Amino acid sequence: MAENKLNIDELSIWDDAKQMLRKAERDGVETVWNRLQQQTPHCSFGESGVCCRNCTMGPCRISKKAPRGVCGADADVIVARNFGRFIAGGTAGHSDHGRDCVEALDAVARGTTTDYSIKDEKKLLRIAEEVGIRTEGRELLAVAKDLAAEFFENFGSVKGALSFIGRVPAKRQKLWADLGITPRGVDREIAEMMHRTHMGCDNDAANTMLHAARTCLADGWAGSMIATEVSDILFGTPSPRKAKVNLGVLKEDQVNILVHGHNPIVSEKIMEAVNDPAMIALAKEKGAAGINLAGLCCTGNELMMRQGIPMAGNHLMTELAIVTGAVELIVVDYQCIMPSLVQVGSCYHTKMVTTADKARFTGAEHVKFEMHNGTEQAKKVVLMAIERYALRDQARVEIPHDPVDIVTGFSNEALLQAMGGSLTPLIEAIKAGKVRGVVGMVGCNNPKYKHDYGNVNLARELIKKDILVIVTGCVTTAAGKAGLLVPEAIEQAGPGLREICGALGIPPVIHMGSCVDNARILQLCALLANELGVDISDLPVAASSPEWYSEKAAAIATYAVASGIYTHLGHPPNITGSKIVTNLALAGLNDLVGACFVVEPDPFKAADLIDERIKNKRTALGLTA
Ligand code: XCC
Ligand code: SF4
Repeated sequence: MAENKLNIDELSIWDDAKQMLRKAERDGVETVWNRLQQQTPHCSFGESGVCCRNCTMGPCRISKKAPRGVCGADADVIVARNFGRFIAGGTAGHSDHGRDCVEALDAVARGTTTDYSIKDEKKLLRIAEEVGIRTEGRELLAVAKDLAAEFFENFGSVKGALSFIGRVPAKRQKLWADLGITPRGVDREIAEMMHRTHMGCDNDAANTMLHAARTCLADGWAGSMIATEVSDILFGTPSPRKAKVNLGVLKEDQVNILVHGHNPIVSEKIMEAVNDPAMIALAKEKGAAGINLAGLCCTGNELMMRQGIPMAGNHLMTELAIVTGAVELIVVDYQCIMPSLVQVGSCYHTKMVTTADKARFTGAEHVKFEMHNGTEQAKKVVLMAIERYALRDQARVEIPHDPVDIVTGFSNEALLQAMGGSLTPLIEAIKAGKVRGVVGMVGCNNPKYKHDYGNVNLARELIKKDILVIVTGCVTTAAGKAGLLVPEAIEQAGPGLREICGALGIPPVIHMGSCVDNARILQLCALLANELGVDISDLPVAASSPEWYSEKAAAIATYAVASGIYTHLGHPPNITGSKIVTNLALAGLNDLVGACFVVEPDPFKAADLIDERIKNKRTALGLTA
């Protein structure tokens, strides 16, 4: 590696990360931070969104000297088209995950798999009733089959309306209809976005951005929402439980397996195989004390929420987990899995296993998971891990110590239960100003920013201001490591939040799941709005993604704003090359959908901006600021 040495202390706020970065340096392992250095400075055309590669008359890049591409598209059009395709990618990711869940539900209903089953029968019936499927006196599996069929229709546009449109407050539904952005079907909006952004179609930046909003709404209120609800039906609705977090969850004397990716359809099966007594006996035969399963990123969140499996780390910890030298095998499904994991693994004895045909990695072993063979394939994977244990070089093992305790498992169902069955205590607390507002903190890490600095500091600042924080995705691990996901963290909260969370026995920062589970936060906002008889944009709520990186995060942020939720980002998407698009995002959207984006890299300033918004919304509702 020819590049400059990294200044490790500046890269992450965590000791476990820094310890592993030093080890990576000693072991000659290249990480995401080394590669970022090689890629810096980034191309400024790409960064500001004014590079177009949509046809072979180009590629074109817009500058003062050349204000239009070969076809005549200007910076505004190009930026809007690029952003449109960006969020279409994110919507496709969440929603294809959702479709995979529906396929599992359908396979269970048709009896073509015995590897999966209905774990939450009550939820199946409740959701079926909600979307208009008759349940009385019917076989469970017949209802499941109808529900799967109903959900499949959300992907095309057979019905022209989403199953969960009824969850959206009436005022918001009207606003979307008036703007022409009511989503019709997930695949349809994505396909239309690809169509619109072909050369010679939608050449009006604002119009393209409206369709971007519609596409993302299909993600939030259909693709992601279906993924969440069906996962609960198949694997159980999460309820509060304890878990542990950071690299210290890896075990020196056990076979360590990491699950990484997003869909519980694979990771749940791996967990079952890990708990199989025959597998544990075999591991012991090979000299290990047992088999230890830990999660990374969102599939880690899914398993932690439902099963209490420990969380090894978030996005920027995925390479570093392997650098411990203690991981026998990492098994992945899709999304957010750095291709570099194959190379990092090959520096140790770590085997990488892929499971989905749509996410194969050169150099990894492919064990294809299908609906009918999950159990069998999971056992194969766990066997491979056990066999790798003998190859581990204990002299190269270094596991950071002391994992941190957390409480996880706050589905909306669980939150309601914690409040005695209704939202009233939360609403009363909001009215009384004890809980001044609610902020959903979501999303990723990005090596351009000090790892988890924004995530942790913003969460801390918000709870000090009596703002309840809900976390999902990779922010979860950050908040957990900072000790914010336990009831004792109320000591760090403002007096009102301390009183309310103390009385309910819940932490001031609540873990609500993975990135698709942001749909739970949407639903919670809708419930609050409906209860108060207002629109979502009237609520003292906000969203934030301080360290986001992915197309999916941009889709989430966009559906949040289009749903009426003011949304903070630590850095802008690649749109700054267009005044029209940037002004729309930072202000114009307020007039259209009652919410907009705000960009602020400093978490302390961001907390003040969010606080200001919450104050305004409280005052408008006639509450004390
Ligand atoms: Fe990926 Fe979902 Fe971001 Fe983490 S938070 S880096 S998208 S794993 Ni959703
Ligand atoms: Fe250039 Fe227009 Fe082709 Fe884009 S679509 S590459 S701006 S000619």
